[in-house]
Amino acid sequence: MLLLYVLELFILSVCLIYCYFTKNFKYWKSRNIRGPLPLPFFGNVKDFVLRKSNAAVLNKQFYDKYPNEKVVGIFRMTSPTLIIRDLDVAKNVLIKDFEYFEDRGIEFSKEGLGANLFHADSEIWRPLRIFFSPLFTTAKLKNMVPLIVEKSDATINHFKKITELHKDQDVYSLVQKFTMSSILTCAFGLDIAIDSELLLQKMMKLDQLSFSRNIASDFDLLYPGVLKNLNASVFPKEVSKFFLDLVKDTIESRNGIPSNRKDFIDLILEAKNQGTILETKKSDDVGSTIKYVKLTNEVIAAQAFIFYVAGYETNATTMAYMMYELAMNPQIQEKLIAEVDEVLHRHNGKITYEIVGELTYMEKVLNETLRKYPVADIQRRAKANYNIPGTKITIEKGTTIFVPTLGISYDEKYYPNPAKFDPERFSPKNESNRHPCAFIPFGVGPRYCIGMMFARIQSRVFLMKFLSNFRVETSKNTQATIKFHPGRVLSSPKDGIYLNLIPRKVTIIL
Ligand code: HEM
Ligand SMILES: *[C@@H]1O[C@H](CO)[C@@H](O)[C@H](O)[C@H]1NC(C)=O
Ligand SMILES: *[C@@H]1O[C@H](CO)[C@@H](O)[C@H](O)[C@H]1NC(C)=O
Ligand SMILES: *[C@@H]1O[C@H](CO)[C@@H](O)[C@H](O)[C@H]1NC(C)=O
Ligand SMILES: CC(=O)N[C@H]1CO[C@H](CO)[C@@H](O)[C@@H]1O
Repeated sequence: MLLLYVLELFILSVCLIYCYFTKNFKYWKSRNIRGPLPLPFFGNVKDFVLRKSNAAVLNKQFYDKYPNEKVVGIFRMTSPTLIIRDLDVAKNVLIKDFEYFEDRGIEFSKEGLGANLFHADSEIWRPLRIFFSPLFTTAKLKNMVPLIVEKSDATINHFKKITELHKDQDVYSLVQKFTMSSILTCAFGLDIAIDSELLLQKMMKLDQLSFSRNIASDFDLLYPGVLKNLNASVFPKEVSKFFLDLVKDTIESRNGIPSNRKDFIDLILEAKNQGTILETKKSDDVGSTIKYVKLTNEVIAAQAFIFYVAGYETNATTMAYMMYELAMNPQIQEKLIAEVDEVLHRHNGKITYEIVGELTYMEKVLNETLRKYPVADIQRRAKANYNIPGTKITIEKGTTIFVPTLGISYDEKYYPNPAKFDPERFSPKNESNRHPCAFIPFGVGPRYCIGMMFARIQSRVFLMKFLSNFRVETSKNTQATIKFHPGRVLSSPKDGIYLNLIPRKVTIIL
């Protein structure tokens, strides 16, 4: 009797759990939006949840499966999510009707490091963005070029030392060291020797903690809003403390007044001393409220954190992928080396902001690299119900949307023979024939990557130095194809990128 009772209870609870995890699954069908069939619990993202696939790779599969749809409806576990396939719709959402989609929609406690520019939602995001944009103007970046040159030189010397022993190196981890030390110098005035293993290891550990995927964010896909309601952060205490201490120490060591380094901390100190308070204006359309953000050490630490993480990992990824493609396409490498030599020769080897702009072929090569290896898909969340112009589709308030840059990048419609690495896709003529949203590796619209110019300059300075000293060749460890790491938020290479670094015979002495 008791046994029967327990059995019934068991069956009942299985049913309840099943119902709970499938209760939403009519969502897209009832709205006439096509999409793949979801599984209980996992929705359509089983491989993502089980750490078998990177999010952008999955989104690309959904993108490819529905070539005739403007949008595709999927379920990330229980959360309905819309993938935007049509570039005109993407343009509306990201640019024209941006005010409906200001939020990124990554929900967790926005206290502490959560109050950073990348993760912040509109009420905090807007004042932060307005405040931090002037840090990235041309004039400010010009001042940083010598700092970047210095770090590039140190890195190249380090490369020379280690390649004497082994030519075959994981360029991904090498380049990571450069971008890390470069962003630390430019952001905090921290001068870290490129071979100082201790600190670098600490920084890399921080990165593992903060940009590897974790259970907490999965939980939020199952129970949307749970992290926010529990006031739970996705960043470990260790990480918050590290950045808060770093900011405090740096400010104290400058006695609270700007030094002459002209790095980010200086710019922030200038503003802080003027007593800046950040403020959001009221907008009736989407119902924002007035919100003040005080420029406290915590708020500064949150931005320092995001500049650090966004600044080094993305860059390392792009530069390492570019080296890989150069090794696979020797004729492109030779053409690029010729351009670098010519430009450096014409300026007696002195690298400035202006000469970086003369590297027109390198720009094409970098863009083609970003096409083949975009760092992440673009994410937004609807703040209010939104009717997609020219369709009967309404995106409901709270729905997360993705613009799948990886899917778009490999669409034959925009890029014939997409697997081929061909910088000529970015010739002026080809560029002008393409839809403006067909190439958005830095996002687009008011929420595009704030570090874009910094990134483009940093990578070009470094690659100029690198290619005037080395060329890259494939080695026996070089992978025939690159797999994205399934456990990372960004599209980092799964097993590193192994290449032989060959010192060039004629190096320009700089
Ligand atoms: C190759 C290098 C880089 C790539 C490909 C890249 C890519 C991106 C992308 C795709 C976004 C999302 C844009 C959107 O939602 O529309 C983004 C946002 C952002 N990036 Fe970058 N990024 C790079 C380098 C940097 C650097 C060097 C920094 C900092 C100094 C940085 C800081 C940020 C910040 C703060 C945001 C959030 C902006 C906001 O929400 O207002 N990024 N980046
Ligand atoms: C959330 O937690 C932080 C500390 O982690 C605390 O300072 C803050 O007051 C909490 N906020 C709420 C609304 O409980
Ligand atoms: C445009 O790109 C294609 C490759 O997609 C390339 O073959 C062609 O040469 C490019 N056209 C121009 C005008 O550069
Ligand atoms: C490369 O991409 C950037 C945007 O990411 C764009 O502004 C630039 O015009 C592109 N350059 C070329 C040569 O296509
Ligand atoms: C040098 C370094 O930290 N490399 C890391 C890059 O990211 C991959 C993937 O998480 C790690 O395995 C590497 O250790």
